[in-house]
Amino acid sequence: MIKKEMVAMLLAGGQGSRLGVLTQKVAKPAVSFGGKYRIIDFPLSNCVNSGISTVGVLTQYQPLRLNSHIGIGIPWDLDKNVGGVTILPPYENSKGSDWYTGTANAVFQNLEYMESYNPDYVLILSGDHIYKMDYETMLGYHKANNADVTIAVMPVSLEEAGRFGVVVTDEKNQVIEFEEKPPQPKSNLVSMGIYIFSWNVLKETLVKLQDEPGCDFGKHIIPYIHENGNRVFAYEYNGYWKDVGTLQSYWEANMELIDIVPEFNLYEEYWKIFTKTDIIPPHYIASNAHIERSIISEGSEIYGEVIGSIIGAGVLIEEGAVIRDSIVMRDSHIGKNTRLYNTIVAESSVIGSGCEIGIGDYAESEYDKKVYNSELVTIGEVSVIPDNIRIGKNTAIMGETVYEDYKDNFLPSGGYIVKTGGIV
Ligand code: ADQ
Ligand code: ADP
Repeated sequence: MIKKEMVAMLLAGGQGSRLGVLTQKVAKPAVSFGGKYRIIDFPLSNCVNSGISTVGVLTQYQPLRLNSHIGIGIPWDLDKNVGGVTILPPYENSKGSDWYTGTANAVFQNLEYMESYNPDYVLILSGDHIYKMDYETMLGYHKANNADVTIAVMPVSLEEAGRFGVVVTDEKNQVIEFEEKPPQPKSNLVSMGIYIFSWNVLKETLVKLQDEPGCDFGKHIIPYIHENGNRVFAYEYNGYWKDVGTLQSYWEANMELIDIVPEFNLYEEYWKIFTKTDIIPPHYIASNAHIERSIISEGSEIYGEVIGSIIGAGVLIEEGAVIRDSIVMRDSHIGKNTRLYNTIVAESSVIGSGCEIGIGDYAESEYDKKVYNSELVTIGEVSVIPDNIRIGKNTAIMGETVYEDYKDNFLPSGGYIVKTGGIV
């Protein structure tokens, strides 16, 4: 058996319901980000850049796209004979089969996977954060403190702190108090949901709490370990970190990529972000096109105007179209003279000509008002919007339900819609 000093367990099975129609058909870690990436590329690239070559990806909710994106891990150099990336969906064992009921329960159900590498440490990661972190440095810190658990933490505003696990530390950064999402936070130092455990402590605790319903790291494991006198340390991180859990934060994190001096830089040589890319041609900018402050991914064809926006791979933007402060994900088409403001268009959608989207309040969302209160319009993937449609702010669209009968139409690009949701 080959020993691995540290194995990473990447939690990628949560529903991410606050992203609304963006996660109706795909798991949050598989949602497109920054034009050519998917959210999970960030923690996966961090693993590779930190020298971690054994990563278990725990999937559950809508795993299809995640599976096909990760494949056998080639883009991250994680296709290994021993270790590499392994997708870990819930499975049946002699005691029957269970869905993962919580984050720690998911890891508990994969004890054997971890054990097979005889690790000294286990790194627990979330699949839905945008950041760059060297986990190797964090491990050095864990060892130097002789810690049982090290939690990566960062300061946020006190108003925001209640959305996270809140940590109070002493002068040596030892955690003296931990509260998961407290109504009255006692500090502004919060857990990033990134933990290094010494393996024996993790294993013992997971086994002990195995009957805890919905066993969760923040709610159960960390408080239990802390209350039982273990050494829990906080590792303070001060770089860029974004939990892209809500539509607003997802949109902001994308927009931050195109700031003049981006806080989060995709172009750094020494910390590359790897992703699976298809073999497609370069992007093409036509003579009447106008582009400012935008990311344009490969295979796109731009005939219109794109300002302050993120354009995914294989997107077609027709003449006279204006895309402002928006995100258009891969393989979508935007028709002639259509205006798109503050809008997120998910993958493989077709927006007709002469549409006005995200301007004014023309429509009321039939969806959860709490989720769609961000002044954005969100168009779910494979939606088809007919010509001359006007859609106002705070609206969500899911193609199949809204425009069921729109079919047998030629697209300006020569494409042909055979049925809602499918383009040939
Ligand atoms: P939350 O933000 O509530 O709190 P959580 O819902 O526990 O995070 O999800 C963490 C990760 O696990 C996500 O990537 C999610 O997709 C995945 N996940 C959730 N349920 C899963 C399941 N059943 N199977 C597999 N994967 C699953 C946590 C901590 C806080 C901390 C924040 C930081 O509890 O203390 O402050 O993360 O964002
Ligand atoms: P998830 O992590 O799956 O996105 P949570 O468990 O964090 O969902 O939140 C559960 C529900 O709480 C969501 O479905 C959403 O309706 C609501 N919610 C939580 N925070 C917000 C928010 N900032 N804006 C809108 N809705 C929210």
